Parts: sequence; C-alpha cells; structure tokens
Amino acid sequence: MSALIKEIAGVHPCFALGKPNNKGRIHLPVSPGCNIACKFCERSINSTEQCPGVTAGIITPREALEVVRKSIALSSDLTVVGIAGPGDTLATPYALETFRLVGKAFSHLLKCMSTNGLLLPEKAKELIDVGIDTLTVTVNDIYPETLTDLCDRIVYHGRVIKGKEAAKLLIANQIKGIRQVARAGLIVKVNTVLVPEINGDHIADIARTVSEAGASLYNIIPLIPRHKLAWCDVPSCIEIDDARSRAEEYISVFRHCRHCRADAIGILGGADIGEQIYKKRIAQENTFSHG
Ligand code: CLF
Ligand code: SF4
Repeated sequence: MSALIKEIAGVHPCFALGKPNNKGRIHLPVSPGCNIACKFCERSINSTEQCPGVTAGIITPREALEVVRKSIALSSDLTVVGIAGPGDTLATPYALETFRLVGKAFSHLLKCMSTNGLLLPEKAKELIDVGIDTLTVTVNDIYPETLTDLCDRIVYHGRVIKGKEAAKLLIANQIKGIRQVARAGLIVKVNTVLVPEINGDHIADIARTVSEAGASLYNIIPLIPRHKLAWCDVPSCIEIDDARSRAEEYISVFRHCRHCRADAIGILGGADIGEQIYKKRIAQENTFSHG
C-alpha cells in the first residue's frame, strides 16, 4: 500500500481501512441528471430516505460554497467535500464547476467525486486538472450479459443505446477511465451494488479487474430492492460477508459504507447535519426519476 493511500485512509471516511476514522464528509447535491438507467435506481427528492440518489433538493455551484462554509462552522471533523449525485456527476458540468470553486475557497478539504464512469475517459483530463483527490466509480458487473439485467440503457453522445451494446460500452469506458485517472495519481475506489441474484457470482472477477486497472479500494453496497429490482431480496449478512471475502483476495475492501444520501453531511454513522444545512430545501415538493 502506498504512503498516499495510507494517508488518505486516515483522513477520508470512505477510505478508512480497519476501524472507522471518525472523519466526516459534506455532500453537495449539484448533479441532477444521469446518463444511464440502473434498474434499482429511483432518484427522489425527499428528506426522509437514507440512500444514494436521494436529496432534499438540488443546489447550484455557488450555493454549494455557502453549504461548505456553514458545514465546517458546525463541525471541525469534516475533511472531505464529496459530490455523489443525485444523478451522475459527469452527465452535467455542475460537479466539476463546484469543485473548481470549492477547491479555491477551501483548499484543505479533500475533493471526492463519484461517477458511473460512462464519460470518464473523455473527462479524465478535466477531472485531473480540477484536482480531484479521490474518485469512486460504480462498476456493477464486468459481464455485458448480466449488466443488461442491472442497467436498462445508456445515453451516450445524444444516442440512446440499449442491451448488450450499451453494457459493453459502459464497462469498457469504466475500465479505461479507471486506468487513466489511476495512472495520473488519483486514488480510485470502486463501488459495486451487490445483487446476489444477478452479479453475486461475479464479485471476485469485478474486484480482480478493477484492481488490475488501478483501483485501490473496493466497496460492496448491498442492494436496496426498489424500482425494477423490487423483486430481488435484500442481500443477507452472510452474502455480503462472503462477497467481501472473495473481493479481498484481489483488493482492499472498505467496510463502513452507510448508503449515503446525495446531501448527507457529517461523520459516517453519526448525526446527519445535512438536515440543518439543507432545511430550507426540505419544504420543496418535487420528485424526479432517472433518465
Ligand atoms: Fe461521498 Fe462517496 Fe466520496 Fe464518500 S460517500 S462521494 S466516497 S465522500 Fe462513502 Fe457514503 Fe458509502 Fe459513498 S459511506 S455511500 S462510499
Ligand atoms: Fe441512478 Fe445508476 Fe444514474 Fe447512479 S448511475 S444516478 S444509480 S441511474
């Protein structure tokens, strides 16, 4: 393990190995749209659910600056500013624009971004230039035959692509993108949504492939059965443990994931101070679904 990864593990809550490090993250929900359609994903604007893709509202890059300022005034344990949706961070320009602003004003915070990776190869340079420190790419399968059961379609350069063609392109771009940014020195984590009925037997292969491409850390997120995968079971503790053990043969595994909302703020597992910061947005009535 490199010295840099060890250092990051001590200060970034989602890169902690072994025990949690009790550091916190500020999520800025600036990315509304998505360019793929995961079958389990139902993005929503509400203030109650605890899961990715959910936020009480969307903010602008300029509003994000104020959110960071208020957050660090409330908690000194926040070390990371992250953008994880509620859509994909590369599908719209707002995430990178926000990081440009936040990076200048709060240079002591690590910049962390999460993406589905479809546009990673073409955005890699921009991302490196903006100074992203840690990147998470969600890779749910490396086999197109089964990825089609997890992802309905992609929208790539204005074209809607479905089926195996879409799955092949998504996987190829994810792996190529991981390779590019890892080579440039970014620390890469890969998330996989574990759906035992679909990708349960592929975890070791995914872990090996992304590790070879340059990822340093792997995180298994158990499925929240909803939308078109409402028929699936919630993965059991044994299934999750077993998947983590298989992955660990190839890559270090993160074990403290909290299924964060896109507007969560605070220490993992602690109080979500995002409720105080974003409260004026909670009154907004709005819903939006994945596109
Ligand atoms: Fe946010 Fe994700 Fe960065 Fe962490 S969350 S963008 S890496 S700062 Fe962390 Fe939350 Fe799990 Fe994500 S606990 S859902 S892994
Ligand atoms: Fe939802 Fe998938 Fe898009 Fe993430 S990448 S916002 S899970 S459709």
